[in-house]
Amino acid sequence: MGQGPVTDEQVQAFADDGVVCLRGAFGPDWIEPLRRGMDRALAGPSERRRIWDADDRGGTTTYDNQCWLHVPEYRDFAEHSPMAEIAGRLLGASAVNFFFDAVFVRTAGVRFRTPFHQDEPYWSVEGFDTCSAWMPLVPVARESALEFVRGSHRWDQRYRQENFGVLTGDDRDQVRYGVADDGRVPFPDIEGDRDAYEILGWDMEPGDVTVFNARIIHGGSGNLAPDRELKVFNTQWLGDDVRVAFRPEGMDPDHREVMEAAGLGHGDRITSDLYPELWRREPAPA
Ligand SMILES: O=C(O)CCC(=O)C(=O)O
Repeated sequence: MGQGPVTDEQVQAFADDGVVCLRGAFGPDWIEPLRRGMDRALAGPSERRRIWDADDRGGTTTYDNQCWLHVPEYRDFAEHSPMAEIAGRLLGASAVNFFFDAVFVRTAGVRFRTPFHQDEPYWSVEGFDTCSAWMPLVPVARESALEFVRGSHRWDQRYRQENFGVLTGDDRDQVRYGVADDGRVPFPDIEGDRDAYEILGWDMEPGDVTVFNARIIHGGSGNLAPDRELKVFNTQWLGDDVRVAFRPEGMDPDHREVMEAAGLGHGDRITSDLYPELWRREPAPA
């Protein structure tokens, strides 16, 4: 038996595969407010909102992040839902801090797929003990869900990052990632050679959550049937070994300015009102 909201088998699957899909982790009392929050947030987006893709039929893929700062339903989910404990248990952490939320919203029939990538090498933090929680607020079929290269969170190879700013074309988003001779190799063409990789993904219902290590290679979503939209709420969580990292090769999203304003410097343990600690393991009984 596991402890709290995850089983030992789920903890093991997360450690080995880098990803686990938890069925029915959240009831309508969490999903309904998130849907309301998302509707409001889409109507009044943050300055970070971007359209990643717009197709010739008027379909769009919208991305926004750190909206918990102005969307009370997102804040309530981060602060009070079982997600912080799920993250802490899966990570085997003594405590977890909230990093940020993100939304990925595709209108009906959008084919655009997010390119395969890793998350943590882009972030303004570094560590193995991280996870992202990908929660569709509508049903999603396997062929339209996020996909994962099994076990790739433990690969030793470090990859040169791709500039996701090309998706928006917006000047503010361009990051010219360093090409210093630091052992990084170009990112593999997973989509072009799918049979060479073990790719995991699940069809999902609202209330299910796919939790993944932020070093795992993942991508996809999209590829939607003409009558299906996709609305995903995502939260990111940080465990014990994570430290602030201002990466000279570039960051996306780049939190350096807000971290420094919050008194955080390179190498510091994450903590501040912007990245609150939201779960701590009970000490073992004496
Ligand atoms: O849902 C998507 O299209 C992308 C999701 C993703 O890359 C992430 O959650 O890190």
